[in-house]
Amino acid sequence: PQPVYLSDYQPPAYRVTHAELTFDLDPANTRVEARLTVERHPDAAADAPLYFHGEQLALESVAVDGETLADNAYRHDDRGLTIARVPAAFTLETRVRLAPEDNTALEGLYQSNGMYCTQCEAEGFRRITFYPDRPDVMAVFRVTVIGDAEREPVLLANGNPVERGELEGGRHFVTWEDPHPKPSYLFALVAGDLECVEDSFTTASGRDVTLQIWVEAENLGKTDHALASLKRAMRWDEETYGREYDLDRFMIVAVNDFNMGAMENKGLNIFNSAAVLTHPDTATDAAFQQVEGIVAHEYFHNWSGNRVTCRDWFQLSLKEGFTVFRDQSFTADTNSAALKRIQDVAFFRTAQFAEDAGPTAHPVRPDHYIEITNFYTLTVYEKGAEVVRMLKNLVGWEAFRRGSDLYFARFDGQAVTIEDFVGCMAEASDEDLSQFMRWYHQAGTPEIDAHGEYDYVNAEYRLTLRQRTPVTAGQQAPEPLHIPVRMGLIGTRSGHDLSLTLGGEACGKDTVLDLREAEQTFVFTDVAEAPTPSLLRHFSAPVKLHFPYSREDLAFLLTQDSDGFNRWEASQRLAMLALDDLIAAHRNGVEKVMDTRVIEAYRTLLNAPEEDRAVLAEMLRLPSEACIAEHQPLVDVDAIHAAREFVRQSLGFALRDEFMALYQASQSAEPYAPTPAQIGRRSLKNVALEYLMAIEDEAGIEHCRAQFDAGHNMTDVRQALTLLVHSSRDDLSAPALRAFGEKWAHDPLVMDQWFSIQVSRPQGDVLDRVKYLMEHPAFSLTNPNKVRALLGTFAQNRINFHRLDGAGYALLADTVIELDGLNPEMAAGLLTPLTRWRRFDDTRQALMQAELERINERSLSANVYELVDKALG
Ligand code: B3K
Ligand code: ZN
Repeated sequence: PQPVYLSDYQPPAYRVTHAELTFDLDPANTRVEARLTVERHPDAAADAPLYFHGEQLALESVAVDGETLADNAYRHDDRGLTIARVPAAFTLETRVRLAPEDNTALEGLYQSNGMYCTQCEAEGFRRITFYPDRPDVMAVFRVTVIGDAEREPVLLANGNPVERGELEGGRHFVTWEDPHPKPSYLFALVAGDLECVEDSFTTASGRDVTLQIWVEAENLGKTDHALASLKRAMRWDEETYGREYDLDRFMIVAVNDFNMGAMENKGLNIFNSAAVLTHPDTATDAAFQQVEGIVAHEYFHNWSGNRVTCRDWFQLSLKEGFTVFRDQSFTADTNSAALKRIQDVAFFRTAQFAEDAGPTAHPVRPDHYIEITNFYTLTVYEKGAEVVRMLKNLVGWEAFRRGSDLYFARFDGQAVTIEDFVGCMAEASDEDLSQFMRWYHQAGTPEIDAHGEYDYVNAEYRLTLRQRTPVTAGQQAPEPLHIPVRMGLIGTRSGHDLSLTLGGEACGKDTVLDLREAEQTFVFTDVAEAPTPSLLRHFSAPVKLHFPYSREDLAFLLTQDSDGFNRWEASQRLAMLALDDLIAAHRNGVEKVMDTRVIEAYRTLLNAPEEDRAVLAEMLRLPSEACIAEHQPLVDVDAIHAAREFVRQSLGFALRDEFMALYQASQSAEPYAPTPAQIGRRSLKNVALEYLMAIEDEAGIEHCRAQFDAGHNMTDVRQALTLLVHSSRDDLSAPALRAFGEKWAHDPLVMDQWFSIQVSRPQGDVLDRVKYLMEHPAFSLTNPNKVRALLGTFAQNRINFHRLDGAGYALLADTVIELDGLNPEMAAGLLTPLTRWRRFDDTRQALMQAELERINERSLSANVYELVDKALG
């Protein structure tokens, strides 16, 4: 497979302005007729051949302006259709056949549980009909769907229904029109036996919009939260960005087989059922929060993505980075802002940092790819969102909002680039953002080495920041970035934020330093007492910041920092210092001793608790093994696990009574609601229970059992089940697992949780269990949620996946090979942990590399080929 380069971009020689499609649905033999109004680009040569994409299509006929072409008048290969000579403007008609029932890749038109649905982003539309399947071709669509009146009573497509009727042989049809020109990747069609929950929303300008969530009948009781989230998101986008919805109806459909979370098709969002269905009995708080975030994200795309879209797929972060930033802001505004930031940053620093440090590292805007599906990454999405967040902080919200208004007004209905977006921000703010643009071009996580000196005599504090960006594959020498470092100075004696004076100017008690050079020193004057700096508040830039904090400094910041995010940060740094020592002790075979300063810091926290209980819970939570690994030069899987367990147990023993008191004080009989207050309380209670179970405290075990048996809500049940199953005691684990499995055998989303709880346990029998569960009737290799729940979770189970006999790697590789023939996108996703092989010890490196080579010997999809090639390269 050949790479595509950003620098090769050419506008299309022919574009489509109107698309009229007819689908006559059949599982094995769907007929698709397309009637396309085509125009030659004014700059294209009169003899430019026409080339439209098309893959896996059985072509039956081609006609130009009503004249059927002879076989030798066009060329059809496995990538597309070429017609040597066409008029400057004409109508192209094609007829093709497809077999949705055989489509296990879940791209294009496929079947899930018997219903028809589509996934076209990025390049799935070419598996539906011949078309210039690129985002810079925007057309008005009119779509007729014909189906069986009994099997497919519901026939949906984008826009508004304009006609419907009965046909012979028990068939019926509905015709839909979408007045907004759109790229093909936003096309959608759904047909099946679905029911809907309906509501309405009145927009700011007073238009009524019909809202519908379509599900299979048994899921009708699980849509309330998604619907309420949708309405909140619609209101928020009006109030915050001045963006109003632009069609008479907005539909969401839940499907079981879906490669990712959801898809923002115009007016007809298609969702993974896991990203839309919730019920207190079946979904955890985390799932409720995720549903709210994803519903909002897809809705926000209606403007950031659909009305203004991407010129080409290199610009993917234009819509994704901006939309993730928008959904994060929405969640922060509607829930606990500090909690949201903590959760996002904890995830980002674990997962995106790992990507940025590995063989698949790429800039927020990549400059080449082999398979675009591989670039729906944490870098494009989450780092892209961090870059937009920095932009907002740099120019300030008012200018950012003016820039956003300008962007939507100037580029409405167009397909544009990241430069267009940043250009609007520069124009609206009058800032020079040219250095800032490097964030889009340079891969790798920048590191800042910071050190400070207090000068008593002159009452000065000198803070020196030195930045470096590591060289990643295929990158030139990185240049210094423009890095906003938000910070404050806290008086070490007084415990108060000090007023800051920089270059003679007063700048409040919290300021942003603009680091632009490789090294810069900031001199604060009139610093009355020795300060402890609070740096990178709110994670003001996606960097690693090193500062030689002592444990005393961190224990101080843990309670004294006025910035809630950095109080949490202090807890993580403190835990990390203790963990580092214990990891070293484990490696050197030295007895492990728990640092009492850390215990005392936790005791202080537990006795003078944070007001935001959810934030306190996050402060009490230790960094995950994956997060710890990101801090190690070479990952020692066993030492990390042992050290973390040791800290958990030491804290459990030392603070047993405090945790017990906290657990008991956090009990409540309130009916379940996914409110921030309740979520915080449950989170704190369940952290306390985790520490009690870490030491297998008898009273703790009784609480855990009781919490499981009470079955009050899935958040509490799942945590109790996890702790029972992850305990060393089979008499706790086996009965709970059995009871849960029997109770929920009918509910696929709950069974996903049942799978992942079992294969994330630390015991050594996990590999066999994965193999056994792969044969379980509820498991299926063609369902992405199941694959993620079982194999994806297993690959995150660090001590078991990284077994020294290599059996974990071999199982993953076998599964990748099998899955590649069914669903390349999923296969590539599953492969990712193996690509990080260089981070481990020699033995594991050799084992992982051997599995990558074994995969590489196969004939592979472009998806898997590209990843393996980079990993081995
Ligand atoms: N835009 C889709 C992702 C499509 C992924 C295609 N492999 C969902 C989202 O980001 O909103
Ligand atoms: Zn998105």
